[in-house]
Amino acid sequence: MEINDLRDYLDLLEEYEEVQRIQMEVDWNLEMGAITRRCYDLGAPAALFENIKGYPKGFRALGAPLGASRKRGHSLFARTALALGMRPGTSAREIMQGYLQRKEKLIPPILVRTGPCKENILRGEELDVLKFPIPLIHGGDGGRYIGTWHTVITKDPDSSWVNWGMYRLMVHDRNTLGCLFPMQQHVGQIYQKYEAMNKPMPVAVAIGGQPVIPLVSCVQLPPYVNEVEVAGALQGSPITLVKCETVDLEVPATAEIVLEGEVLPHERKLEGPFGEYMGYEAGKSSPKPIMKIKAITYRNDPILPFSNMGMPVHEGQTATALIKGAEIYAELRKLGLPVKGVFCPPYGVGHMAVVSTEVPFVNFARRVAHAVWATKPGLFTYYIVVVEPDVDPTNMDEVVHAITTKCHPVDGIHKVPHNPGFPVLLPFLPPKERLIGDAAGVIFDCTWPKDWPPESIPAKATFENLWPKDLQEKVLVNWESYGFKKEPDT
Ligand SMILES: Cc1cc2nc3c(=O)[nH]c(=O)nc-3n(C[C@H](O)[C@H](O)[C@H](O)COP(=O)(O)O)c2cc1C
Ligand SMILES: [Mn+2]
Repeated sequence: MEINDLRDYLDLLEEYEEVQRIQMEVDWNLEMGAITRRCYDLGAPAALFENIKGYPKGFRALGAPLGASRKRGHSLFARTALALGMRPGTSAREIMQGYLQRKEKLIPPILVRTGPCKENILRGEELDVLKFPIPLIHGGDGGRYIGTWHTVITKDPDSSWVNWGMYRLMVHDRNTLGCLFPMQQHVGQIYQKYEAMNKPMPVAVAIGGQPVIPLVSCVQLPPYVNEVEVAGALQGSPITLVKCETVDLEVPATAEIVLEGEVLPHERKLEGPFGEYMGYEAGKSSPKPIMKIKAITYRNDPILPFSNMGMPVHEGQTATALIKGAEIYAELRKLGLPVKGVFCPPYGVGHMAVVSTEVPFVNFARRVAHAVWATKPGLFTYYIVVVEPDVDPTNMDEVVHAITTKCHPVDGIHKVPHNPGFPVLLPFLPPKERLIGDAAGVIFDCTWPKDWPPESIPAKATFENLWPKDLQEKVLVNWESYGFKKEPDT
């Protein structure tokens, strides 16, 4: 089935029981947020709110669009798999492989004259983002967040690079939003250039559209990559774009809601706090850039998708961490490193990368870890666990076993002070360092030291290693004859 917009994706979710329609009246004020949080906690379906207090019928919101699934037969990442047109049972490893395969052939977008996102156009006095049922998500949030599963589109003033990224957007008033645009991120780097010229930065925010769009917006692709071409590659067909009304930018034709405007240079307003991806109501409110809205366009009966960051497992892990692992893997392979797999475990909130690699020479784990930190997708990883190819990095049981048996508690752990980190939000940093993202890194070397004599390295006591091949085969062949079931009960 071709997925041309968020609505097609919802049909697909419905087919696989990965969305719950909620017709009972719910409140945008914390209730939708609380329901969505329970969805992540239980692995329940995404929540489609169809009847929102104070809003006309047809104005809907979708919580946990790529939330974790615990449905029998589905993988934890079922909704990410479905967004990519894969089976809901697709494992993390298969999704990562499929993602990288499709990405090999980028597909540029096509420009069309008009599209559903132009069904309604607001300007001037009519501008009011609160026309949409924007949730106050967590208790303690500094405001209602319209941008939590969306795309911020900006253009590099020095090249043809158009960056698509997901950066939270808080409502200040009907036509003003607060933006978290760290300098470490592409949008922050582009905004710095506009500020240096003392010019406003044109910006378009697209909400809704094909599910690959938010997916490519929240994964850390290298600079000068036009994320729209990656979205096309993932979808297997070009993304259709339409021109904005008031800025020289293009947006997905099937977006549910589009906000056009500019981010003013050198102006700041208090933004935050917000329940965040690492599982905490992180940071205090702090002065941040503002976006002035010049036009709003939207589809009839618009659907506002939103993510509810907080404790795992939410979109920050099902989408970001999963694809981040694939991206790090691809970058390490480009360097010619003999890496076999990379995974960012969901409860590591993207802060941990497990890398399995062959070990050609002494201190190789350090080389691998520093290579991870040098990549764009590895920028906000702090815990690098290096294991050998016999360990499946997507299997946390095997990873913990490798740490506790092969990583020397003192000599196998290498601390790296002052690594760059995400500003404002990092819970483990003291207040001063937290504000600027002066972080640190640590390497857990779970590989056998190359200089040890081979006889000092114990054989792993597994079925495959310690019994003769012919006996292994006999046991496998006779398994059901012994009276066992083929697969253990789950
Ligand atoms: C729901 C959600 C919200 C996010 N909010 C922010 C944010 O406010 N600021 C930010 O810098 N990154 C945020 N991120 C992470 C970025 O989207 C991600 O690092 C992405 O790679 C940024 O795009 P870029 O690489 O083109 O800069 C968020 C991710 C998700 C999944
Ligand atoms: Mn980018």
